[in-house]
Amino acid sequence: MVMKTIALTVSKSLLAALILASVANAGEVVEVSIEKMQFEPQLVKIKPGITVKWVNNERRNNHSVFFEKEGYPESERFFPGESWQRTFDKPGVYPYRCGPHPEMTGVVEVAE
Ligand SMILES: [Cu+2]
Repeated sequence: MVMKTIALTVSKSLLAALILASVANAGEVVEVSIEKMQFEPQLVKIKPGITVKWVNNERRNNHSVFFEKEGYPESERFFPGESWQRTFDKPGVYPYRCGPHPEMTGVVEVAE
């Protein structure tokens, strides 16, 4: 019981750290790393005017960023060492996925 509580506390604070690390102010660039077939962090919270830059840190896989639900055109496939970016001006919740790997998902939350 005690162990369970501790584990829960640790994972909550880890989650908080991941989210906090991704908060930024207008004009800044927030990086999302792509590694081990995941977007890291998976959730970024930003203010309007911020640019999110996805960096492919894989050894060989190429990926894309695709805001499918929004109908925003899929990015080019980008290879290890390459990146793609988008600036978010309007508040909203922007879920996305990788084009070739639909199981890779992430969310950009834009709020004042
Ligand atoms: Cu991918």
